[in-house]
Amino acid sequence: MTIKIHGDLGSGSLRRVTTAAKLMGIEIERINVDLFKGESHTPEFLKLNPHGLTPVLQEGETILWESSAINIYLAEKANSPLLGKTAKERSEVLQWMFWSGEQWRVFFVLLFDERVGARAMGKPQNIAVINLALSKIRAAAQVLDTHLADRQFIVGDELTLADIDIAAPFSQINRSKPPLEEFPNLYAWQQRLLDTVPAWAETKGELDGRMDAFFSAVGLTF
Ligand SMILES: N[C@@H](CCC(=O)N[C@@H](CS)C(=O)NCC(=O)O)C(=O)O
Repeated sequence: MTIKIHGDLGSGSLRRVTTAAKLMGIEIERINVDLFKGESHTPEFLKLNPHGLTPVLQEGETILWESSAINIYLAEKANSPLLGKTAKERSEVLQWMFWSGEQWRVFFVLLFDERVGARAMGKPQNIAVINLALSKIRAAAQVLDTHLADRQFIVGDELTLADIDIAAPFSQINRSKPPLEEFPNLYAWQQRLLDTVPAWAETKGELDGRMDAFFSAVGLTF
């Protein structure tokens, strides 16, 4: 049965899923949802995800949202080592994926909304929100930087879904400019992923292409 993934190429969340699918050799049909046109809030789309968020997986009767849940679904289907090679690794992969959702990516979303979204909509940036996001990002990045001091990957000795989830916020750094260069081990790790995981580099190209085209069309540079 065809696996459809609804999403916008400019989305870091979609990128997590398209990267994982490529890595696992899972064929997907990507259905475009133009987020700049609000297409995730149409009555039809809200039947797929009432939160109006992408990506969404659709396979027959199965509908699934949340990129991490989608990636776990795909990895279980493919029996992929991206979920960890042992029970211990799997628990650690899940630990980092849950942490990433609750304590990491959320603050990059706040930063993006203020530094990029607000500007695109001609609204003032909320400096208090930006400062909160920066302080949370710095605190978490410090822990990641220490964790990555003597490791190539977040868990074990190979790429896992934890790397994909934690590296995802780097997708928008050219635009929202978080202070990640202050953390050399973390920065080197994400650069290594780009250099050694072709699927990660390919999806970055797709994302940047989409974002650059949109912002140059509306005359915004970052
Ligand atoms: N926690 C969700 C985040 C989903 C999300 O925030 N998606 C954004 C794009 S990256 C979206 O669809 N935004 C549309 C909107 O807010 O209208 C996941 O991991 O999939």
